[in-house]
Amino acid sequence: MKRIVSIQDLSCIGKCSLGVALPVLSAMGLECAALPTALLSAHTAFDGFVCRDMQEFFRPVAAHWRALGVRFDAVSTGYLGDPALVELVQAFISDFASPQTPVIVDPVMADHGRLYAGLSPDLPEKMKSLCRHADILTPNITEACLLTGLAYRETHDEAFVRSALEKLLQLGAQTAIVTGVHMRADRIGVAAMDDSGEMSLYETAYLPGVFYGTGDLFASVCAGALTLGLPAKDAAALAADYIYDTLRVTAADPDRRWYGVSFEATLPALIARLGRALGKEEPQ
Ligand code: PXL
Repeated sequence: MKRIVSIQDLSCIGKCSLGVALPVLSAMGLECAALPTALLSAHTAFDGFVCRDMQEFFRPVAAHWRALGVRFDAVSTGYLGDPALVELVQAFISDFASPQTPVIVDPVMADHGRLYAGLSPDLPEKMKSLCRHADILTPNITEACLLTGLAYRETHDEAFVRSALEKLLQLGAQTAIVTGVHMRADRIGVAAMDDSGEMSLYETAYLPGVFYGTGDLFASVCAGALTLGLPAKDAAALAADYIYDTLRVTAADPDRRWYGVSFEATLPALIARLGRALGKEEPQ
């Protein structure tokens, strides 16, 4: 069984970050090690959340894992919370990832044109240096703008998306996948580019609303699929379909939570789709 490490916060309530990476990656058939960057009572959209930075914990954990000889088949990073963590994560990648190990960087910082509550305005600049280590970089549109200097827009055209992808690759990422691309009123999509310079776009129907945690879900599915050997474009399409299924079920859920989506309900469909993408027989 392949082993991936997920480096991001644990929001104790909120269905985001490690709270979705662990169940999703486990369901995909991967062993998922967790390295929490921060511990929050609830994610930062909740009023009055309390947060404990876990930086002091980071080095001793890495040292213990090194002493144990633990190896990872992939490294995935998300919400870091503090610019100082970027350097720790870079050192971790240098220690634990060989040139063949996929490194998936989700530069979690912002959405809908704004940084998440409590984050330092220095974080985007610092995050750029982490992008250099990324085999796959998965910003949403807001994060892509913060990383590239493009002005934030709610709707997009091909030239804008192409320019964002090219600038993200200039930061040193091997493949960039931008989520939340909104080129047509009734569609939402993900756009990807690698060093071939070719842009691909995968769209699903647009469901209006604010849905927390979907970027983390997208990145988790992408990371899992890449670790299992799917090409980046197929991993992005698998993740986009899962998000669409999940939003449809969430929107129809009378018991839905405002702070997160009903991702648990759609895991079986994700696993069936993953099996097909990997060319595996479905269980009878
Ligand atoms: O879903 C992104 C995310 C991750 N971690 C924390 C957050 C958010 C978004 O609000 O607050 C702590």
